[in-house]
Parts: sequence; C-alpha cells; structure tokens
Amino acid sequence: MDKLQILYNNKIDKVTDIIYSFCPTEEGLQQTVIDAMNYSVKAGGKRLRPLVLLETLKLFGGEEEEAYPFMAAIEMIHTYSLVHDDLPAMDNDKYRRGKLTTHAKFGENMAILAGDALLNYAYEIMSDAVMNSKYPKRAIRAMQTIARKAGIYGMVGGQTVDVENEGKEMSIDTINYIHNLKTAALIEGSMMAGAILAGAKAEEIDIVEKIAKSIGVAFQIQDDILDVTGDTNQLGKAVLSDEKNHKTTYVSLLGVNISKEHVKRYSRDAIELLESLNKDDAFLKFLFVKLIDRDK
Ligand code: GRG
Repeated sequence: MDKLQILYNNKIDKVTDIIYSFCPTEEGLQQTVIDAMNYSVKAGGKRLRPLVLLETLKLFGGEEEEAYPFMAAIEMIHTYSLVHDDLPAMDNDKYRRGKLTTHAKFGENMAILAGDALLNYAYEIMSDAVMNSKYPKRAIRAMQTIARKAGIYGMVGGQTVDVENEGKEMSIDTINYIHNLKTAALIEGSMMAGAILAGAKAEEIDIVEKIAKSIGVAFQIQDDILDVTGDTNQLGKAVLSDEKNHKTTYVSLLGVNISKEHVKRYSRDAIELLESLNKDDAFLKFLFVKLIDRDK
C-alpha cells in the first residue's frame, strides 16, 4: 500500500475516534433517541467532511484540538441530513451503507427525533467549543459559517429545490443549483471552518470556499455517475421507486462521458486553486483525487 493510503487509513481512524468522543453517553428515559443518534453516527461513512475540516486547518497551521468539536458537529449535521433524507416522506430508503436506515431500525418517529437531536447536539458542541476556545472569535465565525452552509442558503435550500422538482424534467442550471447547495455547501462549510479556526486571511478563506465548491460539485456528479455505472446497486439502492427511475440527473441530461469530463474539469480547478495557496497540500490533493476516483 502506498504511503499516502496508509496515512489516509490512519487519519480516518483518528477522525472516527474524535467523532465518537463527542457522541452522547448519558442515559435516561430518552435512551431510545440517544441509541438512534449513536446508531446513525456510528453506522460508517467516509468521514469526508470532518477530515477535510481538519486537513484545511492543518494547511493553515492551526492547532488541531481547535478543530475536534467542529469535526464532530459537522459529521452530526451530515448524519442528521441522511437520516431525514432516508425517511418515507423524502427518499424512503430502507438501507444505507449496507445497514438498515434509522427509521427502518427505530421507527419513523425516532428517526425524526434523532435527526433533530443530532442537529441540536451539533450546535451544543460548537457553542461549548466557542466558550472553551483560545480563539473564540474564530470559533464563532466557524460556527456561523457552518450554520449558513447547512441551512436555507446551503444544504436545506438545495434539498428543498430537489424535493420540489422530483419527477420533473430539470435544466442543467437547476441541477447545478441543487448540487451547489445540497452537496457542495456542507463541504464548503467544513473546509472554510478549518481555515477560519486556523486564522486564515479573508482572501484565503474565499479561495478555500471555491476549492470546496469545485470538489463538492465534482463529488456529486461522481455520485450520479456511480448511480448508473458503479457498484451501487447493492443493498442500499436495491429498490428504486418509479420516481427515482425517472429522476433527472447530471448524467441523464449530459451522458456519462461528458459528466466524467466535467468531474475532471472541476477537480482540476480545485487542485489549481489549492496550489495557488502555496502550502503543503500533498495530502489534500491525494484526498481530492481519491474522492473523485472512488467507486462507491
Ligand atoms: C434532509 C435537510 C436534508 C438534506 C438532505 C445529504 C442530503 C441532503 C441528501 C442525501 C442524498 C444525497 C445523494 C446527497 C448528496 C450528498 C451526498 C453525496 C451525500 C452522501 O455523502 P457521503 O457520500 O456519505 O459523504 P457517507 O455515507 O460516506 O457519510
């Protein structure tokens, strides 16, 4: 195995430990919702968002411990979005990552509550971090950025446009709008929070936002490509509803080959911007290539 791949595996283990260390442990009569939260967070996943948050902080010479609570928070926000996205009222998926989805395991009511609880818990963790940070102003800006990118001008906004257009023909502009908000925004929030926590300059944070946008969009187009070409027809996506079969995607509009070219172009843009920062970016570059070349 090559050196960067070993480094990647070790980093994912470390990121996972950090996330687990912030998971709720206290017990009470509300144990079921706590179990559902922990089940959802611990069900696996690539841990992409907390990893890029940490790596961006390191790129700008930040202090690692400052990132930890934000890494856990961003993964909880991401997890809540998946739990809610899988609900019968949204995508109605029974499996994710080869495991039962939260509502399939704990019931719809508990999945709604677990998503709500994860979102609240994320902000509790981040506001604790603001109070304990050596750099509270940076920490509050990082929290504000994450809030904006996860909310109506970010992920929730993108999901809204997606849901409203379900089953309809969409233009490539609408698809790009959805990708930017639903997928790229949270990756932008993650990388920007890392840069902010490290004390990066405003111009640098702007570049980081652009890098994350390109990577986020490339990541989503790749997801669409894998839906038709990859090994995604396992448990998780075994049963496609009629609506999903008729879904307009980047690939259904432009075809696999053009979509693949666009993934390459967005990744190249991201890597050029990353290089323009003149930092030790070897691992982030490796990570970007890995995310884009992934087969699941
Ligand atoms: C319910 C507010 C709300 C939002 C849902 C995340 C999302 C928005 C929907 C999930 C469906 C989807 C394909 C979203 C695009 C983003 C994406 C590819 C999410 C999956 O992220 P990964 O691949 O997941 O990082 P893992 O399992 O690795 O954590």
